[in-house]
Amino acid sequence: MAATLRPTSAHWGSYQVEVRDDRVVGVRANPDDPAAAPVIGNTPVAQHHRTRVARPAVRRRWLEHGPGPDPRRGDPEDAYVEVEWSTVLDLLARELERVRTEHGNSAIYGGSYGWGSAGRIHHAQSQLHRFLNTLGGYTRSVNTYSHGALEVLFPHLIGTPAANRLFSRVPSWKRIREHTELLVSFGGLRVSNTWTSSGGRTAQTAGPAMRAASDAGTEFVSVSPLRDDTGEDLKSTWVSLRPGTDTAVMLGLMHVLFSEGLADTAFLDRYTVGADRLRAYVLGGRDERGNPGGVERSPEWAERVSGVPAADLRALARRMADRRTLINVGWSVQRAKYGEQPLWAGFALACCLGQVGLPGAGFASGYGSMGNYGGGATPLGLPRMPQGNNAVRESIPVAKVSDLLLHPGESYDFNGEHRTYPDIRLVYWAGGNPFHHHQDLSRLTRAFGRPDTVVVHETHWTATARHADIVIPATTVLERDDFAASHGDLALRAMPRAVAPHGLARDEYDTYADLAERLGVREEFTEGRTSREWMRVAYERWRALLARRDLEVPGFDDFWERGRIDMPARVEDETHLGEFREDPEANALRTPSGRIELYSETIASFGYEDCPGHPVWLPGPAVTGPAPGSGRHRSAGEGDAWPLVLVANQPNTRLHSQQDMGGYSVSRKINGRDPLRMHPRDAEIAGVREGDVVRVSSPRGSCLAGLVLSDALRPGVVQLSTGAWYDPSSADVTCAHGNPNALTEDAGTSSLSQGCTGQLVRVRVEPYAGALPPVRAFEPPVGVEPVEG
Ligand SMILES: Nc1nc2c(c(=O)[nH]1)N[C@H]1C(S)=C(S)[C@@H](COP(=O)(O)OP(=O)(O)OC[C@H]3O[C@@H](n4cnc5c(=O)[nH]c(N)nc54)[C@H](O)[C@@H]3O)O[C@H]1N2
Ligand SMILES: Nc1nc2c(c(=O)[nH]1)N[C@H]1C(S)=C(S)[C@@H](COP(=O)(O)OP(=O)(O)OC[C@H]3O[C@@H](n4cnc5c(=O)[nH]c(N)nc54)[C@H](O)[C@@H]3O)O[C@H]1N2
Ligand SMILES: [Mo]
Repeated sequence: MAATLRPTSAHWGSYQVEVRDDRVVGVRANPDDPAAAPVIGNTPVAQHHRTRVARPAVRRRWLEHGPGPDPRRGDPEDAYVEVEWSTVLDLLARELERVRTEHGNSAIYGGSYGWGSAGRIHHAQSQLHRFLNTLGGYTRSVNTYSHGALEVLFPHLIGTPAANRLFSRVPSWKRIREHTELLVSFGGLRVSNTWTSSGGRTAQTAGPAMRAASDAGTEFVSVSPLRDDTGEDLKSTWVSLRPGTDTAVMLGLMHVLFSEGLADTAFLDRYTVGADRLRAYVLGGRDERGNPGGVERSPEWAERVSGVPAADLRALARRMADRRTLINVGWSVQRAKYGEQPLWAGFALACCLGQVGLPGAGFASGYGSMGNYGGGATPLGLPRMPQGNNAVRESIPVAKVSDLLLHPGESYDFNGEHRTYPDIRLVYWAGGNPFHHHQDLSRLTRAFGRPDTVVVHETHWTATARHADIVIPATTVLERDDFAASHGDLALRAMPRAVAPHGLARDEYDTYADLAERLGVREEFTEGRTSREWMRVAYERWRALLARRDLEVPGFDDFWERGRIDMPARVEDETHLGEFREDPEANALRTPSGRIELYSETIASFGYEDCPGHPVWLPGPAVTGPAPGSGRHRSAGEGDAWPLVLVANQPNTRLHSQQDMGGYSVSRKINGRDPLRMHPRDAEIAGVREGDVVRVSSPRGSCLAGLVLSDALRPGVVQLSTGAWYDPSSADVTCAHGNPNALTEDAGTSSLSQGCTGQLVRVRVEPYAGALPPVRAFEPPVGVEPVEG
């Protein structure tokens, strides 16, 4: 029988699945998406894999002993008992009720960070939040792993809404092609990262748009420890630097501008405050506290710190001052200790050039990080599932999850506040994989041992599901009706169900509706509607909003039948801070000064040593080695216990940990482990060879990885992308499969933002002696009967 083609959408794009006998047997790119991502090739195996959660399951020890802290949560030998839907719903409803009445709703941690799947209605996190809100709320998380420092810092520098517009109203690739002569990107421009847009994208436009800009004459400078962070087909120059030293490079560039009279003082005077203090710091008149007698941040100084030749920095600064220049700071650069500094310094550098607010110039953060960044904006929004209101005020910055669970009642600093962690009794996670995404996974396992109960909704038996007491099987996007689009997308697309649910998997909406029934709030949760009816309502509400702006889209049935409608009201001609530049009095920024704050009195008043009042050079552990107290650290004469800096960037074989068992992802593994890239020179020193399984260790833990040699890396730097399913089944290493978060340190960027710092960690790479432990990440846990296909 011939396969039928069904349309689908994922965060990694829109494509078609080939279905035969109710099975996904292949994928096909859409004809109008010539640059479709190869990661779509993961879907057929992942959809029917034996790690799919096929039935509700309860951890045996929880079932036998009842709720309570249990250090054995996550033990690879722990057994699960598969149960009926009615049994699990009764158990879960009773436990939610117990926690709520005994400890209050703030004892439920429902932050549930994670990407889940595309689809505007069945978005896992929105569904969970709506459900918990109808129950009286939950402790939530704020901000992201992606750009936690950016989200807290920029409201201080340019106020809101200008800070929000940094994500949407930046020069489009089209504007860059037309106006930008030089694009300097700290953190490169990885085309493989642009395969991803939150909510999916009709076609992959970023890669082709970069190439078009390059062909039209835009020059690219890629500042990065990896040469191949920028596509070979771009006219680009690689500036190789030591990881974690971008701020030093930026200060060195500013030094050239200030000392050679190239800084635009008219711009600085009119539009910014604090340029004088920054200038004194850069030229060495003042230290980071504003006291006389600092270090001169000259290009020679920057060379000593970053490894970038001073002459190159001088030449680059002059070129930037001489032409229409756009500065991009990739999100990776701020996902490290003191991640606020390269953002602030990069923005200050753009201000010194005086081009902020001009078409195709100024500052941005996100090109090469996400596919829809620079791909247009949809200011009128998209159809959405309403989440209701959270009656609980408690929240944490998202990457503080281990601290939250380990240290109830303890205090911490965040953005000028002194906060206290609430006492969490129940953790509820749907649509995320903290045992992929969080740092120092051994510590996270200890943290997950603390609450009374952990609930996870999952499509697959991830490491997070294996730390849960109650595991609820969720349908995948291929098993339910939905529609998809991301911010700035080209079209809204129907994604009709392609195959029947795997095993007993159900749509989460229906699970919550049944739980709500048991808790007496079914009507509040559903408002009398099925999920299919919510699709129509969300769409029609959006349609009505558009109609008020005289924009017409077809009715829901018509849309569903067509399968796709062009996105109304897309804009691609934005200039960030353009209005402010035109009239800084009438369009004053919502900052204390009304201007750009190169020095922030507010931030200075917090008194944080790790984030003072203007951008400064602070060397993080990637530069200095791990701090004392975090295992062995460097001391004179001892040699370096952790001589290499590991870059834990985004994988180019999948999205995070999703579909890691898929065909494309597995095809890149070496002896079943994720690939670690290393410069041949470093491999020789370490005594390891291409194709070896090697042991990577840090003060926090160890993992195995398969060795790939490449001269695209700066010597001294190794790269192991995130997303290999965490596999703690070997007694010999923390992770047998190659998850870099077995190695990373669980520390915030600074007291200001407390953002994720997972990008960089100092490590050692050695040959692995002894018998190789098997990879067991893709086996379902003890007691679970896999259902194939
Ligand atoms: N060391 C290091 N760590 C990092 C980073 C780094 O640079 N370095 N980057 C960080 C960043 S930026 C991010 S965004 C995070 C990403 O971390 P996550 O977003 O947590 O990673 P995903 O693998 O996308 O997890 C999504 C989970 O949702 C499940 N899922 C999919 N669809 C559904 C559904 O419909 N319902 C339910 N219930 N589940 C579903 C998938 O099976 C998967 O397990 O990782 C962070 N971690
Ligand atoms: N295929 C694919 N695409 C994705 C994702 C995925 O999992 N898979 N995840 C998506 C998500 S959620 C996010 S938030 C974005 C993240 O987007 P980014 O944060 O931009 O992506 P990364 O791949 O983590 O890092 C990009 C590059 O930064 C460089 N880099 C690392 N440290 C430094 C440094 O100190 N200085 C400089 N100059 N460069 C450095 C590294 O060489 C790395 O390859 O990607 C998105 N895109
Ligand atoms: Mo992210």
